[in-house]
Amino acid sequence: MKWFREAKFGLFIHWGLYCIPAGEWKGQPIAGIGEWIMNRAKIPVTEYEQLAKQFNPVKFDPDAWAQMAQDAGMKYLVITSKHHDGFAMYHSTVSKYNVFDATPFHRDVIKELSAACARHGIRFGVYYSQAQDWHEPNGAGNTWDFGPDEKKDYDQYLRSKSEPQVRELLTQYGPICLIWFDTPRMMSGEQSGRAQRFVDIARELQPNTLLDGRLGIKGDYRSMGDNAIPNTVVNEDWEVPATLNHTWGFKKDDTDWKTPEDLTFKLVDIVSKGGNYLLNVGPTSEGIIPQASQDNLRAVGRWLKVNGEAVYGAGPTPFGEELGAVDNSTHDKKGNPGFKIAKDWRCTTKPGKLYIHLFTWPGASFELAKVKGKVTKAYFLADAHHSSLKLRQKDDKVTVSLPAKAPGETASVMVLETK
Ligand code: H79
Repeated sequence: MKWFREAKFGLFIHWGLYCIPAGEWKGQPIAGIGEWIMNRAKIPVTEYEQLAKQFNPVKFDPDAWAQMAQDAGMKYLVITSKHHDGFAMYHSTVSKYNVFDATPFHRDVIKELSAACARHGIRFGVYYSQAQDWHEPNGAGNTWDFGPDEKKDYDQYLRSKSEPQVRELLTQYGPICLIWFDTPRMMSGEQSGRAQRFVDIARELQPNTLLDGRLGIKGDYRSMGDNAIPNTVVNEDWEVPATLNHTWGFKKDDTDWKTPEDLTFKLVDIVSKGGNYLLNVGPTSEGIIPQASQDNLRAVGRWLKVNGEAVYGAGPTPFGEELGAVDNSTHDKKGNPGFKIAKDWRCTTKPGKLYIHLFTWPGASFELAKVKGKVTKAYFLADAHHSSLKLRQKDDKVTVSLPAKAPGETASVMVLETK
């Protein structure tokens, strides 16, 4: 877990045949997330698998992708080796329905990208849809071709495709930092023996590979829901997978991009609550990561170049009131009271240091209550000289005098050294 706790920020990549229709089937826009198009449009296997013959992303440049992750300040990368559509993005001997055997591209994406990541010092992990496989008669999820899941020989699918493909991924691509399982249908609770088989395979082949929280039984860390950032500190290892727009797999009409400022806030917000941020891109059928995704991620990377000390390996806030408050006048979908998130500042920590990330410039001074110990020095990370700011402390209350203008463009980080 050591590297995971240090890393904090990773790149998720959803790439598969769904990037070709890109959200449109037979001239009709299909609502929802792009990689679900086969399910949402109830496309028969015999039609969907024809997409493989068109898959030829000649602009795919694995080193450029790894370089972009590095520019963004990301420390690990997780790519879909097989999503729910069942199509493997690597040269599998278990099923010919894969990018090497079934496409004119005839290249092993997982092999090339894992090698590029190794060259760039980025840890490499794979997403693998262990339960849903819409291509297989006995896989979960495809009811439009194969009928209800309850009538399937699910273990036949697990034993003949899912488990052996996970074995391939763990033996042919060097160190796999983690496996990102998803949607554990029919493999949790009383059926968790099935999930346990994947644990056994992983521990046998690569005992250092982390397992996410969506296998069906407890993994090595907790996975939050898609785009679901918790409201408060969560005192265990956790990660939130998230999108830059709305879809995961490329969709041509989804251009509703989160801004660099919002992404930076979310990263800091997550770290201040103890988690990791796994942020997704959906490359096109040419093999290009959309320019807006690249631009916005690189902007976060520029902020991290200055302020990364307050993110990598940093722990959660010792305060909590800055995160917001329960709001009984609103309710969520489940009827629970809402939460009004506050966004003025966040705090991350390292031994002897409090990092105060100022998203709203507080004016002439910043006041902090409930500080443990004595603050001995205050300065901004954006100030290369680390010039001391004027500082007063009365009991647990600290007041720092601030310059008229923030030293950074987004979220200036103030360090409070404490004893
Ligand atoms: O890989 C990404 C998603 O495809 C996957 N998890 C992230 C990381 C995921 N699998 N299932 N879900 C997310 C939940 C799916 C919900 C929905 Fe739908 C899919 C809502 C709209 C499309 C299924 C089909 C439920 C309603 C219609």
